[in-house]
Amino acid sequence: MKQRNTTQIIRGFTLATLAFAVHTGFAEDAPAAHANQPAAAYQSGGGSPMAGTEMYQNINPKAPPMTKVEFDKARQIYFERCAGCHGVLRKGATGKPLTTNITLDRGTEYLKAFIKYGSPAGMPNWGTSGELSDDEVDLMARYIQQEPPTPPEYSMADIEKSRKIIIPVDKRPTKKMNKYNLDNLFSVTLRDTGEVALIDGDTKQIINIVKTGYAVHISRMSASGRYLYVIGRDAKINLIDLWLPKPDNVAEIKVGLEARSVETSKFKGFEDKIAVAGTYWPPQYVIMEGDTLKPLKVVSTRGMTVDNEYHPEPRVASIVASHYKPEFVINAKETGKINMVDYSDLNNLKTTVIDAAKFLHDGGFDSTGRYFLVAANASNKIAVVDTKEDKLAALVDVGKTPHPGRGANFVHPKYGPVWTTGHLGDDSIAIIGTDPVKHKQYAWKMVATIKSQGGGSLFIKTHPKSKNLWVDNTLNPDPAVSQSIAVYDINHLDAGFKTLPIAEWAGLGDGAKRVLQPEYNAKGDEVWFSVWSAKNKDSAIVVVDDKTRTLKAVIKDPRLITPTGKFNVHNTQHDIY
Ligand code: DHE
Repeated sequence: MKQRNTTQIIRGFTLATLAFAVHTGFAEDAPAAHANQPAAAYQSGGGSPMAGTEMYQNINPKAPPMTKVEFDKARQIYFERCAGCHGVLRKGATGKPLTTNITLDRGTEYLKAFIKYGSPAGMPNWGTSGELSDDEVDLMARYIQQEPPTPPEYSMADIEKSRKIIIPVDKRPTKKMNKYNLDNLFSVTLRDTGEVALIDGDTKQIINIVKTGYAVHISRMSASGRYLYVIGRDAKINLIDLWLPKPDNVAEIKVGLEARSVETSKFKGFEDKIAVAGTYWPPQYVIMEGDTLKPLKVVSTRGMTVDNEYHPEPRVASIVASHYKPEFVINAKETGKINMVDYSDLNNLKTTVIDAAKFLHDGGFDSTGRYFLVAANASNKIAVVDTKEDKLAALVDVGKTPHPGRGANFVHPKYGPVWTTGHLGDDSIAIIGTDPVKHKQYAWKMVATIKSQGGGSLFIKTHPKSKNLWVDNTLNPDPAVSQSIAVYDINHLDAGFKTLPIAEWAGLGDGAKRVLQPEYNAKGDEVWFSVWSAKNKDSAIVVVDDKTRTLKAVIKDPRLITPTGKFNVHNTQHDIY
């Protein structure tokens, strides 16, 4: 499998440096020694929560011997550092396959050199960067010649056993029991404490800090705006009832060993009824009752890729709920397939499988809510799905490693309605036409590309009421870039961007202070930014007045540790972005 070329220079930095930042949780400044880590390591993010999971040691007599203690240590390192790229079963993902038919052939000395010095094709220099000692390099070279241990499966019974009802449905309020303007509440990921902060968007006060899963990832709203679903990387889902006098957990469940996505039914007649979560391991998705999280159906994603090869561990990436049908749009990363899963009859489950491209990651709807646009990041493409017809509308070539978050929709003066994405791997912003009726000649084409501050962009955002387009560069290793935000006038994109010193406005001490994920308030007149430093440093949220582009408020609190994603109730509920 081809790896990304990491020697490419983007505005004075290598993609590799950027990857290291992600790999270590982004919030630390990358030391010079790590300057040639590969972009592929982005996929391993904060490491797999399965590093500590006990797994069976299947001794391969042809491989150099390992004691149980050595095997367990190597397995932990593998899951923390390597699994994100090479896959849990070592069949290859964004990194090359490391199955024993390959590794035994290469031998220990070759593998040691490869691990120590890395390769121009994208393997990090784990040894010379100081990340692994010579003994650890030797350990890993021997480990990858052993049969890969398989993490345990996680059955319906395991899932059900983990479920806790904190407040039963009949003991929950029948109407809203607080005075908060719930429409403007923000759920803020506190990544390294495994919590979310619920912040009142009107007063900017923290309403509650709610305990959630490990390295919590995203929040999603139920169709009615009452229930908030939060998923951790450890596949724990917390169901938060916003109607309680003080919004808090009412149920929780663990749907697997590792996960990133959760969503709830939005089709008319199914509001708040069904939830779904996708897991990285086991490769499957779990459909649940919306208000009790009772698991109803588990479906595996194992199967053939778009290239017609069997893949044993296609991780579930983004999931969205269709507005046109009782369906979830479930994106399988490694197969490059988009599953349109009909949740109206779970005993006779109907799924339309759409071939897109590899590796599917994150995405969002167009402004009408009919088309879903998702990054096939390793193919440098955006796949467009028509959720009304359940068909692939297009595969659009964009820049290197698109990373849209949910993307940004606006009306371009020339091209009409468009959706945009930034890129991890280059400094472009791709503008894609999304109106096949009145602007047919531009629909599903990259009609323009504009320059951003540099590579390393994660999120882009605007709002139907705004004239601004905000683009972060969270993973750019130049602090002047990663600590600021670029803002464009959507009517004059060619005029370029203005940068705002968001991290400086936060008035914090030292720290990485990476700026990420613009998120609008419900009215669309304020934009919130996270200023993200390491766990032992101060972080903050900076609120900017959208019209004047000036500082409006800084939210600081000792409990706001490593804030990253922010999810405004109204905008998340209605897919406004
Ligand atoms: Fe995310 C969305 C996976 C690292 C912040 N992230 C997503 C989605 C996926 C994903 C599949 C889409 C979910 C959906 O829409 O249903 N993220 C991954 C990874 O696999 C990766 C690369 C590595 C990892 O080990 O997790 C990774 N992500 C990160 C981070 O390190 C970020 C920057 C900080 C953090 O909190 O961990 C991060 N990811 C986010 C955010 C979203 C997200 C804020 C939702 C954006 C939105 O606006 O909807």
